[in-house]
Amino acid sequence: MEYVVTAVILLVVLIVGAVGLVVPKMRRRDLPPPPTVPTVPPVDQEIPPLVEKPAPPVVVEEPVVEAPVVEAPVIEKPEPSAGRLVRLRARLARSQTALGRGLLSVLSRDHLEEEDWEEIEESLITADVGIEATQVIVERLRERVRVLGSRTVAEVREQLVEELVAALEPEMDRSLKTAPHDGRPAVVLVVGVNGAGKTTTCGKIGRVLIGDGGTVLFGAADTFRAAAADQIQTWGERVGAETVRGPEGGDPASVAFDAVKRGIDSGVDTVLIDTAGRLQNKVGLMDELGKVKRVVEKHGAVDETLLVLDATTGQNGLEQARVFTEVVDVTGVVLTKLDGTAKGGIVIAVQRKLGIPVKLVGLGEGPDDLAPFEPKAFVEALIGSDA
Ligand SMILES: Nc1nc2c(ncn2[C@@H]2O[C@H](COP(=O)(O)OP(=O)(O)OP(=O)(O)O)[C@@H](O)[C@H]2O)c(=O)[nH]1
Ligand SMILES: [Mg+2]
Repeated sequence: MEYVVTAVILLVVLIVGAVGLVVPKMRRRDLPPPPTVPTVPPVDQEIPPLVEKPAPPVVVEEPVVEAPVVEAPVIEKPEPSAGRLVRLRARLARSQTALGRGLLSVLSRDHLEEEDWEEIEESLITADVGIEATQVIVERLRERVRVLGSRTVAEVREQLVEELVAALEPEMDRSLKTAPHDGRPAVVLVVGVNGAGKTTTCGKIGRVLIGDGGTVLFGAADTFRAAAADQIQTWGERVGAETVRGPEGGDPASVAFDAVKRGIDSGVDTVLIDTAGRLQNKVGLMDELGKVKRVVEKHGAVDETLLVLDATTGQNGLEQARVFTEVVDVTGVVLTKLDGTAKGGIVIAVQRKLGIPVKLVGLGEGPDDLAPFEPKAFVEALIGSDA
């Protein structure tokens, strides 16, 4: 019996042992095979070198960048103003053709009859000399011819020149008050109706002053359009002059005030203030102009108030001019666009009507087409000499 029990126990132990060995093996067999680790890398994959070699020095070729040519702003040196009217006399060709040739052909007749004198009168009136001035000139010339018995064309021509010069009141002071004084710059205010040539004239005067050795500063007191300030600033940049400007639509009086202040601080010789064009019958705008002048004068009196008149507007311009003289105390007239008109005689009419000297004449759109007005040279150019 004992043997039987022992045998059974042994048998059980054996069976349990056998099962213990077989089952884990079976379990292992059920498991999916372990993933195979590739030993050969895919073709496109680079095999990293085991020892990193230092990379050969890369020679980076510097791109050839051409140094930008920084052009220094070209500051122009305008020519001095002396003798300009004589140099520009050909610009009066249209006036000369209308007035000079007509007059000289009449004067060359043997006997000057009543209708010849009427023809002379007509020529002068057509050239915009004005009726009043024409009558005075012709009367005096007739008298001289009668008394002196002048007969050669050259003689009568000379007398006509003298009478025209006399009508231009050569004794008037035409000097521009642009020199600094009392430790501050001279102040020039430029006024007139729309499109008369104010900004251009301002720029041209600046060039004249710089050409004559002075220094200037521009005040862009035309704040209506930003383009107006740009326009005067461009003139300034060409000659290396500073421009003081304000915001578009800002108060022109305050820009003018600031410009003079800046001019005093920087020690320039002359401050030139460009103003907006305005019609003489717009009361608000004329009041504004008066204010510009008053505000500027907190720094001291304005030295020149120049009225710019377009010569091609003829006698109509005279009424405009009169209103301006009432609002601001105009000290001088600049007659522009004399190159584009046959009516150069307007100079005489302007002075007679306003009693203010024509100080400068504009004879073209070029930067240096502005000349100091000289009565004798002007009349000589107007009449011409091909007698
Ligand atoms: N032929 C000729 N053209 C001139 C002369 N002066 C000015 N101009 C021209 O006239 C035009 C008007 O000139 P501006 O200087 O802009 O006139 P402005 O009075 O400032 O005009 P606003 O500011 O708009 O009132 C421009 O085309 C100038 O070149 C001149 O003497 N001769
Ligand atoms: Mg202007």
